[in-house]
Amino acid sequence: MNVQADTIAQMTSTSFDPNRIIKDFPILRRKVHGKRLVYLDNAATSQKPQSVINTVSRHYQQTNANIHRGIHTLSVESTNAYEAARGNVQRFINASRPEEIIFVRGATEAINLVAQTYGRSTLKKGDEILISTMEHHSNIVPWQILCEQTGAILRVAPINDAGELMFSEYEQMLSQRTKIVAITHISNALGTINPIRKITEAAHKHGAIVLVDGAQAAPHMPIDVQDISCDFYAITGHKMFGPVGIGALYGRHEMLNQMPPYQGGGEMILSVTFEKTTYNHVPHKFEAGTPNIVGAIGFGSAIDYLNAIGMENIAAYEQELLAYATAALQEIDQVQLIGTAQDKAAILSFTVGDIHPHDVGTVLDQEGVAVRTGNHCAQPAVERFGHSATVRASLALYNTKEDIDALTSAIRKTIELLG
Ligand code: 7TS
Repeated sequence: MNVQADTIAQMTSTSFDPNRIIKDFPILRRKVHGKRLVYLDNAATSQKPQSVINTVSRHYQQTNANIHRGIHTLSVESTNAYEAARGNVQRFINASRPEEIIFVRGATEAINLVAQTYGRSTLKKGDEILISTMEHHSNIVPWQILCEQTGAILRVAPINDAGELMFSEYEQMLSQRTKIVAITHISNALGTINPIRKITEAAHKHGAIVLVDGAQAAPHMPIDVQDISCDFYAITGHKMFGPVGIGALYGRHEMLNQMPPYQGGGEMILSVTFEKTTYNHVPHKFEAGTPNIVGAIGFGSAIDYLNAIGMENIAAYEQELLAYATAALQEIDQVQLIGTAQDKAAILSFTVGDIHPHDVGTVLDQEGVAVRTGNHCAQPAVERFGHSATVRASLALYNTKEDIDALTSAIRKTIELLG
């Protein structure tokens, strides 16, 4: 019955065996258009291992109750499981204490929370927020809204033809006016891994605080927020093999303590009268209302799953797959890779001759190969390369070289049909 023990028992050791991993994901056994499903849309969302599915379903079957408010057994058990999940997230990203983890809906809500609490309470007209060309819309639009509300100015650090941040240009844009630097750890459209520690250090020298959008990094590499030294770090559970609708915001404790609340409601208060309400301590101050209890517990289980494999092992395996996939795609003349950073995660954005990416995606789907096509919610990044859309294959720990072979043969078929 012990889910954690189940998960860990499923994994033999830290040695990486993709064929064993595949067996943990029931959805990978299904067929699409009569073909084996080759799921290469992991940057959009990841699939869920049986252990996470079991955790969620067992919680509803055996433990379900609201948290932090009941003295009855189910409520106490639910509360303990929810808070244990917070501890899992804390250790996974090496935050120094569990109170630094706020459960939110996902990376989008994490970034909006920082913009609307820290940002709205501290920024003034003429202050600057610095982002980069490669940001997901979730790390652009909340800052634009904040600029409208405060009169702050949004500035954008450029990227080069490989899709890398132009570091000296970034540094030159920093000044005493820069109050917030908000930057992605890994680009979802280009795969670029940013030198986030260096970026943070430079921002701090100018007195700016740093939010790192870790949505694409946390499922694929070890994360250490204390080593990065950032002020905020946003992650999203559904890309980390956990349930949809749950994510976490890491915030340095003293920052969170100073920030005003995000939403008002139950749980985020210590006392309410019509004259004066006092707010709860962090993290509860930021978790108004009944949270996604089972989502958080499932998220904790996904972290157990990742820990049992080891993030170093996952990162090393995915680099091997990336090298294989890059070479295989480069063998096809019509394929043009968009995003060729030196330091790159296993995300391959590309075009195929003049064939519209949506048409490529449609033929690939007929072959059982799931990719995303479009601007990947990073329109400025894709347009920087003169395109309005690309095809994107984004890999994860359960993908194999056979999956890459299925992708390349489906691309060749597309060229035969439409090229
Ligand atoms: N930041 C980055 C870098 C992302 O890639 C995404 C989602 C988000 C933030 C938002 O995460 P959410 O869980 O709050 O939605 N990226 C993608 C993608 O690449 N395809 O679909 C969603």
